[in-house]
Amino acid sequence: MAPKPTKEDRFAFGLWTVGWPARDPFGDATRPPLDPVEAVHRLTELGAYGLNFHDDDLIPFGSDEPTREKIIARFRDALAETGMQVTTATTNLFNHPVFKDGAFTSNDRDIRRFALRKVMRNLDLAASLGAKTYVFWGGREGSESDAAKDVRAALDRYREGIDLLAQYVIDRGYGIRFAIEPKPNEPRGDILLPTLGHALAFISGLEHHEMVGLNPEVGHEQMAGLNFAAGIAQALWHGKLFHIDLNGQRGIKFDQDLVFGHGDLLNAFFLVDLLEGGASGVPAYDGPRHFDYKPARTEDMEGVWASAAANMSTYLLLKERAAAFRADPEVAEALATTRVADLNTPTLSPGESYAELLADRSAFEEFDVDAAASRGLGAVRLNQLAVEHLLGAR
Ligand code: GLT
Ligand code: MN
Ligand code: MN
Repeated sequence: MAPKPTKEDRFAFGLWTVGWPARDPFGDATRPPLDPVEAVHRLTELGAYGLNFHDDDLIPFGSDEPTREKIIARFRDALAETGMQVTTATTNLFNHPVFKDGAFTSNDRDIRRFALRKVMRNLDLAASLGAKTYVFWGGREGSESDAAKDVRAALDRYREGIDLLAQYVIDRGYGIRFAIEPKPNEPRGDILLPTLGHALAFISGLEHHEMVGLNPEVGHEQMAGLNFAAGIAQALWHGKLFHIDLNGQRGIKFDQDLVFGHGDLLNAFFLVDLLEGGASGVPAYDGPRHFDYKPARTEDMEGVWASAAANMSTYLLLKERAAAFRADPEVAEALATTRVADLNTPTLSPGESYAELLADRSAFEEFDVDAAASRGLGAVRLNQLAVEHLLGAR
């Protein structure tokens, strides 16, 4: 039986996920538009606690002020009625043709200024709804032609934009942190800040770098052939995992946005193990477990809600399986054989410097290189134990 999610599990969804009418580059929508208020109610019933939205998911682009106010009031009522939290918000800087060459990094200065104003306007709304994280996915910040974009100038403008918006949030006292979401390509041929590593390097050069972190998405790193769980471990190491987009992806191809676990399931297992704290049992990340997936185009509305539920139950099943893996004495023994915990011991002893290391004949002159080289790691056995737990064989 799949476990039932509760608000304590902190599952969240983007409004645009269940609300995707399934229009793709080759075909029309297969589903009717979804009223955001209905999404709030249905997601609450399914056990989610949090929501994320783009300005335009809620308020159609170009709405006049009275219409905007009416939509927001109705949305607030639904939140109050259900207790659903707006954990996160973001700006649509990719759909309208005006953003075809980017927003913060468009070659057109007027468009860059318009983009900043669009973000500031939605930051005001996000803060008033209680959002604590604001996501920046720069899907149109990029190019198809190396001649058409000066990447160094684009990064200057990207930094200028984020610096300005961070200052705005600080001055207004919104208490919001920024989370940059990397992606290698699609819709642009090449997108700026293509992986979480690129984004981390970019963040370190920002004026308010302490309030800017990452929103990595499973599929986006996997589109670049990267190990997502390992990337998340590095993001945690830097203290920069501010948010996460969970979904599934099968290899290096277009962005599939499958249900969480419907891609690389073993990596998803190790990801949940990592997020939930592994052996320590103390979660390494305490933010929303946020799903950014697209219900497949083949599904009707019933299938949409089934797929939303599938994300959450898959996460909970993986959490259960990871806990069983950690509690298994055979796993503990295999981990000891592999000497995983030994990596926590500093390579030099307390107070030791390179002078003592140079004087230590056992470290070099008398070191038995052949004996050390011949020792097996036992990593495959560990992996197989994980697979057996994942398959419910243990
Ligand atoms: C868009 C994208 C997602 C981002 C969203 C935030 S929008 O759907 O594919 O990965 O997280 O802007
Ligand atoms: Mn995606
Ligand atoms: Mn995403």
